[in-house]
Amino acid sequence: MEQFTEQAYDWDECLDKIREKYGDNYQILRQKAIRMGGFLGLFTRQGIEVSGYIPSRYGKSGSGPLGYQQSKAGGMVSGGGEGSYSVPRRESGLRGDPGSRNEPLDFEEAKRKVLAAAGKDPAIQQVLSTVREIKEKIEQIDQAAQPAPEEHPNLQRLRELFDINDFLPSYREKVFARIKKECSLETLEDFDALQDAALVMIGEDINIFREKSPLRSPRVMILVGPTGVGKTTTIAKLAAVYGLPNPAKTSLRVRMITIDSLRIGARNQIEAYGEIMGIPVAYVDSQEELRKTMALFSEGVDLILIDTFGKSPRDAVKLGEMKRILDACGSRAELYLTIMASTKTSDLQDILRQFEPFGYQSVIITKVDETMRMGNIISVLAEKGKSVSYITTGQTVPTDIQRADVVRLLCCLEGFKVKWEKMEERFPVNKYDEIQWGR
Ligand SMILES: Nc1nc2c(ncn2[C@@H]2O[C@H](COP(=O)(O)OP(=O)(O)OP(=O)(O)O)[C@@H](O)[C@H]2O)c(=O)[nH]1
Ligand SMILES: [Mg+2]
Repeated sequence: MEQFTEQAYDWDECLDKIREKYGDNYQILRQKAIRMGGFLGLFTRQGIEVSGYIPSRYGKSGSGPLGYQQSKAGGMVSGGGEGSYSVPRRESGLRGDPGSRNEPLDFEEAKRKVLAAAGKDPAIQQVLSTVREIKEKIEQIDQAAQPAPEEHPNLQRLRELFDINDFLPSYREKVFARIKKECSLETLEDFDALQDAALVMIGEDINIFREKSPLRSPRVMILVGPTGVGKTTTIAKLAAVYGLPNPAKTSLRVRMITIDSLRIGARNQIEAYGEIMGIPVAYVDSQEELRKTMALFSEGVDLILIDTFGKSPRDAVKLGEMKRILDACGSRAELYLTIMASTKTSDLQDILRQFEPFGYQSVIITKVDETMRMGNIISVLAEKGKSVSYITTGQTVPTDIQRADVVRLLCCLEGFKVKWEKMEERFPVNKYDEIQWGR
């Protein structure tokens, strides 16, 4: 006894197929409604699946007394049906195309028809173009996530180092494309040389902030950024670095202003720093007050450091309010966005976007002592073309702050062996820029 299962868009078509294959002596056991055809899971249509058997005494073309003749109207089914399919008449077949009932069920054919129809329908074209975009994105993600199988083992090792350091995949692939284009086979074979080449490429992407010279007095530096990143501590460090007597440099006349006067704790914090250093502190909480204080400090002062209240980048209203207050400083004021070294990528992108309206000149990276994974910050800043001005490396005022320099940032990368001398030769530090604190 031979069993069969056939599928078609409608009952008649299914029976035709069965007859064509097995002759007229078939027994139908069950039928069910199914979804058929389609392309990438879209445009499927309802169809029917019919199962049955051919009694063993009948061949394909045989015909006998027990042959079960199906009605053209399609109501006769032997055995219990699984689905609740109501058998359609040929004239009202599911395909809606009576002329096509004898065509074999062919996926390519169905796909061709759907696509031909899609060509005429703008809505379907739109869906298809979205499907295409999704498919391309999935392919791109797959490519970024998986190293090419033929990749050199040293490149795979280097890729792991990039990943340990949280470099963005898009940034990593940019550097890898450069390596593949610019490095010789000799460099590829020598992991140390390959690592040096990668570090130079990363270093070239780190943009170090340079002040516009000559600076006009008073210079105004404003620190903005999310809560708790270390703005006030950094303001105190900067005040000490530039304002306290220093044998290596002429010290500047520094003033501190805080737009954080509503929080008692914040006020006490900066007041304490001011007292210890003998540097005057002013508190303001409106644009008018800030304007007056700035006017007061405009004579006989070299550097005004402005501390702001930390706000979540999601608090757009408060950020807008702060921007309005800061407008009192005028366009000459330098705005620094303070971010924590360990900020995760998605937060970092949010912060940069939310603080963009402030038009910050540069970024200060704080708490560099707390993480060895700064690849994401380096990648994001490189992609956005933002510079770094200072890094802070601990809680101690005033010693734990340095001018940002490329080699120092490269040394923060985990697992990379940085050859100081070689890298310093490639990325020399401007001695004038160095903070001479403590010498
Ligand atoms: N490990 C480490 N801790 C730091 C550093 N800078 C600041 N901190 C600490 O971070 C905490 C918050 O510092 P604040 O200066 O008060 O931060 P803030 O951005 O002014 O905070 P809000 O005014 O509340 O937004 C304090 O405990 C600081 O001692 C740093 O470079 N490394
Ligand atoms: Mg603060």
